[in-house]
Amino acid sequence: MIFSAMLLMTCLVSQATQLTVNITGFEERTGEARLAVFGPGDSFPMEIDEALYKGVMTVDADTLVFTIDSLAPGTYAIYAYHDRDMDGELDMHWYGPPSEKVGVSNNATGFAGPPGFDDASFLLGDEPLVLGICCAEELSSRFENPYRGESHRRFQYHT
Ligand SMILES: [Ca+2]
Repeated sequence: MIFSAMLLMTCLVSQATQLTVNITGFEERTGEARLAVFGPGDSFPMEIDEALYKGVMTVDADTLVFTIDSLAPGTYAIYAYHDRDMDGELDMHWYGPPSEKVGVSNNATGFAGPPGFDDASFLLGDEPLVLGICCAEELSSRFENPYRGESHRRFQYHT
């Protein structure tokens, strides 16, 4: 049983497919970009702690490239934002939507709430995949926060 589990883990690691994510849409080169990759069973995009992968990069270029080598083939969705004040949180307006720019895979947009996993999901197969995500103002304004009042705790980002 233990041997089988070890064999399974070895297979999972060896089957990882490289995922490259290009993040754009930064108004200025300041702060950090934070990115989280979710699987189908995770609470996308609200519960950062459930993300399978979390990354952070300094915003020092118009395009930031995250290269992820730890994901097995499968269906995923990505949520990213421009953490301008580098406090590890997605800052919110008092009336709901984020005050920092947000981007989601497929550049999906929500309606009176964040986009769902199905709208944002993509398939990572056996071949390396390159995706682009724009942290768009339009998305931010529609990214209503369903957890108003506890947004900072929900969106707190631990690295
Ligand atoms: Ca912030």
